[in-house]
Amino acid sequence: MAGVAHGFVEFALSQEVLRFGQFTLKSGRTSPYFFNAGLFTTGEALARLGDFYADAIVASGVEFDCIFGPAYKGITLAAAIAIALYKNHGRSVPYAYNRKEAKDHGEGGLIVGKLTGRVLIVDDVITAGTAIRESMDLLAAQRELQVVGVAVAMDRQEKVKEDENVSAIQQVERDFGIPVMSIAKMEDLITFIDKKYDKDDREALLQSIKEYRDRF
Ligand code: OMP
Repeated sequence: MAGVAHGFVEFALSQEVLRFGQFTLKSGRTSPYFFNAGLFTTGEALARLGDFYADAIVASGVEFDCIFGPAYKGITLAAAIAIALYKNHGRSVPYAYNRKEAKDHGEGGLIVGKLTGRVLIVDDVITAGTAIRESMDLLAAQRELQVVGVAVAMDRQEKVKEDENVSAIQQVERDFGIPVMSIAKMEDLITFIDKKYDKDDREALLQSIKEYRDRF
């Protein structure tokens, strides 16, 4: 699926969602690239993003009854994906998201929308897996739900700790016994740069990303 992954990398770069430079991550690591899903800021970009996710989810073959997007970025993702699943794949599935603060009036509760049966979590990026584990805990507290998978845009293919030999995503898959699907991985970013960039722009960039990959 390198074609789709490269198409997605190209799209993310065109939206400046994916950038190169020096970025401090939630984990404290200094990364030579950053994927900021909050920068898909137009209707067109959000629609295309939803299409990419929906195609990856359907291609995975995972069966689910609803999708859950953790606040905040997962909220728009879940909505965009639910629309794309309906428009492109003829599947009308309920979606839900959480509030970060509990509400004591009106509809109340921490969950907004409909959660039912087999839940697919949709999120932006997995680095060390902290955010996704929080979502798993949140959903585990809800009765009669079963998380059956996770879909993210970008798998950074990093380890939780430097001395481990499995990635954070592989650990999530192993700990919870569920698949984690992604539209693009860090390896796709490397092959994209290798293929599409001029030699002069390419070498230093590739070197910084590969050094980062080898460490984390
Ligand atoms: P983990 O919780 O370590 O898996 O990191 C995932 C979260 O980090 C995402 O939900 C984002 O809040 C943030 N993040 C990005 O959005 N893009 C990146 O490229 C890297 C990170 C990050 O801080 O690791």
